[in-house]
Amino acid sequence: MKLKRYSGNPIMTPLPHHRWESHTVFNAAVVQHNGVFHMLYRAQGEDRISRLGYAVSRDGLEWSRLDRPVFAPEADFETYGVEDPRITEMDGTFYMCYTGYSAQGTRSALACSQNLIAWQRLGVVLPDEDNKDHVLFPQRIGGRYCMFHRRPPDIWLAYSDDLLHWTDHQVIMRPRPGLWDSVRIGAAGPPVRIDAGWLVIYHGYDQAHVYCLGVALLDLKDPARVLSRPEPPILVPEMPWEVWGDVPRVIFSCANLVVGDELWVYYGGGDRVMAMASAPLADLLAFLR
Ligand code: BMA
Repeated sequence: MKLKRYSGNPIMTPLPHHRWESHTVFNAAVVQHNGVFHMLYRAQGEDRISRLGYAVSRDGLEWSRLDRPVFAPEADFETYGVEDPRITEMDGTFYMCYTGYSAQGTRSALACSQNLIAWQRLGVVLPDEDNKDHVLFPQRIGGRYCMFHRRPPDIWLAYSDDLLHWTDHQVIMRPRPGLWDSVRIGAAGPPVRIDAGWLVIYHGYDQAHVYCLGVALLDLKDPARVLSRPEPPILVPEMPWEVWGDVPRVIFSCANLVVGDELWVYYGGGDRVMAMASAPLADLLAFLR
């Protein structure tokens, strides 16, 4: 089972005449709301500082962008950039998990918005540690908020009553020796609730530093229970813009959403362009079984 690349890839490339996004556009969050697709994408210009741009689309494939970033470094923990947004909608609010990068290191931070354009910072949610790849589940579990995060090299799970203070930290998936995900792993977009469990897309890399995507299925009531994690990856760098980018041989995703009866996975290719690949949910489920 492999994801099928959209034939029009890449769906977004840097814009030379926009200074803030002239170098890279990658690792985007995508949500569907009121029948429209919204994207927040990571962009770098000449200064190599990551900012987040906004784009909108009717079909999720052709995008119209705003001229200016909607989210740029302001806080002391993000002076080098705001990176890798992952958006989860809950109770009518959009929550964005993002990485704040500065001389302090990488911090897992949270912001919220009602309209996806004006964002309010809620701050660092895992203070005093190098962390990233955090993403909120779209529903409370056992009455509490639930989030993945990444303490290298593993994917962790944590719970919270208020989204700001996180407890009950536990490792749920580790790298697997000898496989494509043998060195480090991290969650992609928000987990997707299906009847069989939580469908999770994640990235991993090996000694050769090749970033690929894999899939797993977690228990609905206790997502620390991994029900299935097939050995093969579901997307491997192959296209020229995945193999030769700003960083070579990278497929990195922050968004996976159900569109009709398919899962659409948005991903950055080579840390330089945005692309999309998809699979019928039924095929993913058969693969997980
Ligand atoms: C990770 C993150 C991602 C990036 C990936 C591959 O550590 O910084 O933003 O896509 O490396 O370079």
